[in-house]
Amino acid sequence: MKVVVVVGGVGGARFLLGVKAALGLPPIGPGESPHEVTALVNTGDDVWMHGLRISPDLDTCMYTLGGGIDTERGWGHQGETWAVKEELAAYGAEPTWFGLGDKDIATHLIRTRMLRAGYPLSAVTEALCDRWKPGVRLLPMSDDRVETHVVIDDPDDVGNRKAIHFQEWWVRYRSQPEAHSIVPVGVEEAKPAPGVLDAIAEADAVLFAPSNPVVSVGTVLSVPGVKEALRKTEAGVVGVSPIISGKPVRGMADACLAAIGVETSAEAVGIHYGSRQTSEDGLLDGWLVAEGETVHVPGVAVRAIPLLMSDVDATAAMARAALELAGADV
Ligand code: GDP
Ligand code: FO1
Ligand code: CA
Repeated sequence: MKVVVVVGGVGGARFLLGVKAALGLPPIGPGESPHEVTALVNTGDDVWMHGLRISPDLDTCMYTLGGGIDTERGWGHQGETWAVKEELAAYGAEPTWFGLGDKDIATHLIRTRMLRAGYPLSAVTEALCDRWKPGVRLLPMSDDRVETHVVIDDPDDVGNRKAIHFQEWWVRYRSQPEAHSIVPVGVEEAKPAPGVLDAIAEADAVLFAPSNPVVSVGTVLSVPGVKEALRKTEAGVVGVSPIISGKPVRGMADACLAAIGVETSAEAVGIHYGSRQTSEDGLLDGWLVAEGETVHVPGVAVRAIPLLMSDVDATAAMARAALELAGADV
């Protein structure tokens, strides 16, 4: 069976562990299986820092599935050291609010060197995955540069607005300044990375991980051609809600949803993705929400089950339910 999963960082990576387990694959590392998982990964969080190209969601997926993630933090290496960060700070080198770990920097050095040599991000990712062996195909949504920016009130110029990089809004300001809009800069000209549209067309099931609906799943969906491919595929398309009891389980998805005028509820996010059957631009056949919630999304089969990814078994049960709802039981 071919399963495609649209993912961001931490929520996406943890969900992929469950998808692998549901398909009989070892959650961490490679394994023999008749099944194939392709992750379409958000790259709108990507950023240049200190001359290095950082791809947080790709790296979070790669390290998590390859067994190298810091599980507490959810991003970066386990057993990380911070000598370079301290040295940069001693020079007063900005930005000081974004921490690159010593081990993590090796990944960014290789990525940057390969990009500078002309390799596309998809080829760079494949090369990095030769080491980490995540056991799924990690495809960046696009090889083209797309960087999410957030429009806020300019604190230094009252009455005016300015756009800052998503990382600055998320990490430096913890999403505190109200986001007037969230824009994936460059996406109109971006092409899906090689393999993205084919993976959707050939899938037996397409799942939206419980990733941020705006800056993770939403950014992948904004790449020209992706929505059309999702509407056309013969596979069932099923989403998993990242919102439980009207709150994100982790992170500041509520601040992102507010920026696009969507309420922070499983129902509102399901309606935002929309029905593939009954609406012109909807994408879902099924929507998984948390046990105990009564949710109605017109034209979409809604199922309520436990949705906390507390361990791999619990996450595998979510993935099995999603596959079943997509008509592709294992
Ligand atoms: P990021 O790129 O690191 O921010 O991660 P993602 O976009 O992939 O996922 C972030 C989303 O995962 C957040 O909005 C959380 O609400 C959601 N999330 C995290 N843990 C869980 C969980 O256990 N269950 C569910 N349903 N959602 C979760
Ligand atoms: N998140 C933080 O909160 N602080 C950091 O200093 C930080 C550094 C960092 C470096 C590499 C990387 O891959 C991720 C990093 N993250 C950091 C996480 C990440 O920026 C965000 O949580 C996301 O992009 C949102 O998905
Ligand atoms: Ca992200």
